[in-house]
Amino acid sequence: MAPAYTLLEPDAHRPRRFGFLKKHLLLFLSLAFNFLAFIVILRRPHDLTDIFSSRIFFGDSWYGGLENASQDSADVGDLERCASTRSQPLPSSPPAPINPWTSLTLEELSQIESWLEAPERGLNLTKTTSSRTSDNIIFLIEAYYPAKEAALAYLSTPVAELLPERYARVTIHHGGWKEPVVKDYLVGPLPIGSATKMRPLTEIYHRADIPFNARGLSTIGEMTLVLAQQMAPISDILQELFGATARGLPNDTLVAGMSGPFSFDGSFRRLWMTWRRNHAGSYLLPVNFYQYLDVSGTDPSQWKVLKHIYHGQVFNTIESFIEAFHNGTLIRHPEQADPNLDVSWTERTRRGPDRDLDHLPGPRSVSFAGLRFRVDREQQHISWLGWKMYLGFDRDMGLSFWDIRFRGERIIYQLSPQEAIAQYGGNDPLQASTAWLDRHFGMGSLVRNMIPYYDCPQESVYLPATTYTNFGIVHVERAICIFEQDSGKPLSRHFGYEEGEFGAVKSYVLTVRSTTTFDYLFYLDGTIEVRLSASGYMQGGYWNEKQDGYGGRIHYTSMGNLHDHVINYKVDFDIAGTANSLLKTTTNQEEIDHPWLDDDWGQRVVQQKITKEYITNEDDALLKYPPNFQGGYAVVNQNATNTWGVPRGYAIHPGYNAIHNTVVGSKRLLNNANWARYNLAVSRRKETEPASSSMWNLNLPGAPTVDFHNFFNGENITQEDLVAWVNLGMHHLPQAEDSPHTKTNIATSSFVLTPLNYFDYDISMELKNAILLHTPQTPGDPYTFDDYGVKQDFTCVPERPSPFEYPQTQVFSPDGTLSFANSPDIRRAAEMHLRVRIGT
Ligand SMILES: [Cu+2]
Repeated sequence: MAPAYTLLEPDAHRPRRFGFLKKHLLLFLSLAFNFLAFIVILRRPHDLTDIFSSRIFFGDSWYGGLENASQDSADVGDLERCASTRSQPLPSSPPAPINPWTSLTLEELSQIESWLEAPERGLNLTKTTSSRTSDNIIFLIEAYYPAKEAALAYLSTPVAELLPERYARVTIHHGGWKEPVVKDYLVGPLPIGSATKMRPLTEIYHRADIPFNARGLSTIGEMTLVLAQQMAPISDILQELFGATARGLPNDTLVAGMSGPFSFDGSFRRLWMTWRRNHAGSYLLPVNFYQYLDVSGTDPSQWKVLKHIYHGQVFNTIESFIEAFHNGTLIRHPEQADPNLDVSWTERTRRGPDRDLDHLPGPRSVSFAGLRFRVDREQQHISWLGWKMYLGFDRDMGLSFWDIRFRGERIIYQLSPQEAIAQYGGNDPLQASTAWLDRHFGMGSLVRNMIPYYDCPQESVYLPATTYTNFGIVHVERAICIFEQDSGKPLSRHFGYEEGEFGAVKSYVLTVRSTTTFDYLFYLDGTIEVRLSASGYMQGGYWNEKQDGYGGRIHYTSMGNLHDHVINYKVDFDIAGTANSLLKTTTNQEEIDHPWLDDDWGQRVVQQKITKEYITNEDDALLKYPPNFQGGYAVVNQNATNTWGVPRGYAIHPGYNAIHNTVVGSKRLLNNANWARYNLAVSRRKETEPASSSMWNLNLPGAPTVDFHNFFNGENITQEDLVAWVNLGMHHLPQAEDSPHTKTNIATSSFVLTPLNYFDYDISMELKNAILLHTPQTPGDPYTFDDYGVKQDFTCVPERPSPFEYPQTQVFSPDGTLSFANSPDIRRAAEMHLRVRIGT
């Protein structure tokens, strides 16, 4: 097949001494070879299609690279097809046949909902989608995780009789009660049967009631109708001020965004609204017009706008605003009504000059020998090169990990995100009063399908997630992606001349990802990295000189406001069992005289020294990383030592951006995110302390349903079952490059959990994807090597990747009726406070 390639060479490369006949002979031979090559190509129609489609699709300059490609395609004939990576990966072997932490299925959710709606429950429920605030509705149904003791018993003896009973947590908004209130219930055992009962779930909360004013968003439609009434009298004024308005019509050019918290202690429910231009990226297009909305209680006729603020001018009534507009006392900003105002800069559409070779697709990772991780899709279990873990998924925070084992031993019982705060500053009423706690909005229920090739690499295996929301049961087929990649550097290596000292171990990483940027990275030495990268539109503010110091200007009148992100994770370590201790390691400078030193240097030595101590009381375990990171913290088992007599443990290392929240004492974040004051904290594990936050904490900074500080009540934490509550985050000082979207490379934070004397040595030395090089005995001879039978140059013909497609998120009603997440009503419910269109 080589002649086919030869024919493609330019004439100039041919020998010039050939005569006319020879030239014609050559031409003949060329044609013959060409024909033969063509036959070969015809027998392999895929390659021909590849060549033509690539050339047409990528343009002529792609062809420059195709000459070599055609040579490769000639070689391909000798190669076998690779093992399929597009079909399901090999099945994993979970330690127990049933995952005790799986989400409720559509069928289970449907059964529970019917059971709750039955007249004998006496709940007088209304379907959420057609409800008013003054109705009783089911806000949430989801699996309630079993007690650890029961789960461990089942894992150690995985027989059906020991499978923990399955329960559901149900949240009901009792809007129809005389004293409206939110209540959490425990319903079970499941499946629904004669033994199924319902009781209030109160033991995990720190206040007796859950105020109705702190409830999750369920009937936003009612709020927008009220807003439409309140806005009607000023719609013409807004048109004149901004060249845009909100009349409750489909072509409205203004939409509202709302701030949180909505309450301090549950005694009221009030929101600041910022009006923005209704365009792609409305979040970056505020017009400097704010309103303060009171939506307390259950009677929408009592809801009203309390305050109107236009460019810092405050009006306590709509009448005074209208009057100021008409009598000329309102200081106007007529430039905002410019009909040529260009807001296209907030779009994601490509812009700017071309870059060299950017028209070519970038490199892509291919597992030529097949996927090396195993997945049980039904039981949501993954295994990979010594790692094994179950997955769970919930409405509040999404993906969680359970029973994480490495080389047969459980290291972590539960690893799950708990809460994500973002506290803002600014010289306007909205930014200065915003402190988000994202759990409120349901980070799990807001998960949408990954964009294949872009969110996750080509070979990713996707897992689904199902959550119950106020607008239906959301089924996301590609909620989680799993993929293995070569990290591009060795995990360990050394160059040397002695036999046995020169070689390298390759480094691969298994990533389990959700919400695009919640990453859990598993490494071959037993290390886990929890990494979060943020991207998307910022909560933009209106730029003027008075905002200087509160963020960064990103356009003529747009800015990003200063804020801190802090995200809390629960890490329930089980190091060689559940009895663990908290070890604090510190390195300090010491000055010591060494008697073996002489006068030339003197006897005094200045060096560093390690001190170790156990923190025995959980009140002393609210921790910040030491200055200059001199030392750190680890969870160890004092009664389980490695061969060298050192307690086995796992260290908690700061990764990127090891920060805690900057602001302490703000009323808007007074006691509802006390974990954010630290880098990490360690408490004794309790069933009554399953999470460091709750979905109502956002709206109860003064009296939260879960006050993290209550976990710390002087208990001894020596050889007890411990939970590490670990934070990551970033100080977000917005800059022009955050426009249109914050970038994942900068907005990244992580922490690392890594073996600390857990093993006797670096156990990645057991891997076969490694090489040992033998130094040649004769100068000039090549190195010989031992690659343990794993050929890194192994190749084969990979299967054609799946073409790009993006499915719609499915939303089911409990009776199984299917709709889609981009239906107008569902979109409105899903966008919630972020993009509020008034009217119906
Ligand atoms: Cu940010």
